[in-house]
Amino acid sequence: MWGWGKAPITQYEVNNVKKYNTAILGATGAVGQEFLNLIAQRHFPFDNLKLLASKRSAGKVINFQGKDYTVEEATEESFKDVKIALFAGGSASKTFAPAAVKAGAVVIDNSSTFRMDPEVPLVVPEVNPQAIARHKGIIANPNCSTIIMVMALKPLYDVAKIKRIVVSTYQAVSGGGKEAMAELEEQVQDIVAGREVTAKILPGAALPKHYQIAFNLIPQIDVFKDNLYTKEEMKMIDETKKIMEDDGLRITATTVRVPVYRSHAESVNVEFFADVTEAQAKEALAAFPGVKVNDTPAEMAYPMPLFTSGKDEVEVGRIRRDYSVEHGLNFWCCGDQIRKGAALNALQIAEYLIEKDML
Ligand code: 3JM
Repeated sequence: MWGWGKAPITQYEVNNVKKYNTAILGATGAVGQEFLNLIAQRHFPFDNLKLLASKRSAGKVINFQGKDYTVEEATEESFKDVKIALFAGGSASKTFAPAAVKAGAVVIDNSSTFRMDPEVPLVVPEVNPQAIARHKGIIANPNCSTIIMVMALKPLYDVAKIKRIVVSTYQAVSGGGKEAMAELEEQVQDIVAGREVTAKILPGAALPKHYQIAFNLIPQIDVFKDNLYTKEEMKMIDETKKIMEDDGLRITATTVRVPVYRSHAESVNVEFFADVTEAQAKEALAAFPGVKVNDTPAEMAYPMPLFTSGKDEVEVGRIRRDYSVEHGLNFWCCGDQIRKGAALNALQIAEYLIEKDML
């Protein structure tokens, strides 16, 4: 099984002298900044590095590994000579992905724009690397909550086919960007100081109403669809089926914003077609790259967002039978949604393309 999850990558320095012109679109945001952290940490073999953003952020200077980079405004001409284009997300993808592909780049896109396009592979490298080879210039990175869940589902699915999934998420504010993190901090400070609280960002900056997130939970992530699910919930449902290559998989989801800075948590109930014991589940999860089992109830050991923040692994714990159905299992998982849920997963896709000489 291919996967980088268990160890940091350093072999490029040793056996891969080839370097690739790389661009980051959305370089100044939370995901963009994490791209830079990971590029440094994993010794990603970039040659020229282009930092692109909207007009608003153009001109900002970012020091990276001792060198100053001026953030450029993204235009359709920005991708000349770029081989790897890492798109941090947002509406810019729709405009610039086709331009980047036309210029000869492979786009790894973190937005939802192309995820459900049958022509575009939707990839978690540990789960469905086989899909990468089908790309026609764009490879989509799944939604953060989807990535964290399928990392835990795939090893279980390989023990016994999954019939149905019920998932509830506990999603950190950083999923809503830097502004949402600042809003939580400000609200906590205001409350502690006895000042009036203002809410301007969550559950979504563009929405007509805003609610306090400090000391609260908001059961709305993104907008509502006609079926009364939120877009985030439908992303989890649709994307999971595509990644697992199982249209018959039954999934229902409830996605909730919680006053946590970073790392999403998910309560997942799984019904299988055949029996899966707790021991089998633990063994399969522990052997899966990028997953760490943290499940020792006697020692009160289980995953918590505070301790998975900044980490690469998705942690899984609270593994136990669901005695209410014939072949059921419950688990709880946590993962850093800006790392594995976004920038790390995208960079792993780029590393796969490099490793397999597919660029
Ligand atoms: C996570 O363009 C936008 O409004 C961004 C919306 C967004 C997305 C998305 O749909 O691409 C915000 C936060 C995601 C995501 O990863 O699905």
